[in-house]
Amino acid sequence: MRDPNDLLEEGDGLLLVDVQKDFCPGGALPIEEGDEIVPVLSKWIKAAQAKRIPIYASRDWHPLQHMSFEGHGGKWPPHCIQDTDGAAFHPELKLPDNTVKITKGVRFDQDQNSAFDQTGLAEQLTRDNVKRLWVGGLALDVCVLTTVLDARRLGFEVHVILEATRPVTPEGGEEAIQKMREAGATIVSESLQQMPKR
Ligand code: VGL
Ligand code: ZN
Repeated sequence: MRDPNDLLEEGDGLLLVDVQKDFCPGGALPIEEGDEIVPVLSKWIKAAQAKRIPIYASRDWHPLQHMSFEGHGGKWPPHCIQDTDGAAFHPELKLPDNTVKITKGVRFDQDQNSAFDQTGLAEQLTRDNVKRLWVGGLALDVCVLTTVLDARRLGFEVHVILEATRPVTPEGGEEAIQKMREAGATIVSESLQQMPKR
């Protein structure tokens, strides 16, 4: 298996997208096997810490009756409501104290799927001298996808850790991988190093 210790380099950042209880089995918007990414990410967190690679963790953080919720103009069941248990990061995800947290989805009038959407994250990454991102989290076909596309548009190199993400639907996941590749992101599998191009 590929070892994150051999892959992480100076100028890298580790970006964990929405690893929250509501997106895991038992949560309000459960993604199949969503919790299985946690041990994978924990390994990456450890390696990043050891190599002084900065860690960023975004969270979906919606007001009550958010416009993305069913019955309020959106398509999602209510999820990640501010200060509820379901909005918490997965308890097994051991985030170091110096993790940079990114809060999104707080606007009343629009959704913010991407961790870059009106958060100032790009500016922060530049300040931190980050040029290449290693990305994992939930969901592959929603927030990971939009985050990766924004990162590419903003000029960051992106490696998506395949084992560290799961889609809402399998078809959505396939499509997301296609779109991310087209945008110049690299899909990395810990077992294969790089996914074979189909
Ligand atoms: C997400 C659906 C709704 C995500 C957020 O984090 O992927 N998905 N809100
Ligand atoms: Zn949401």
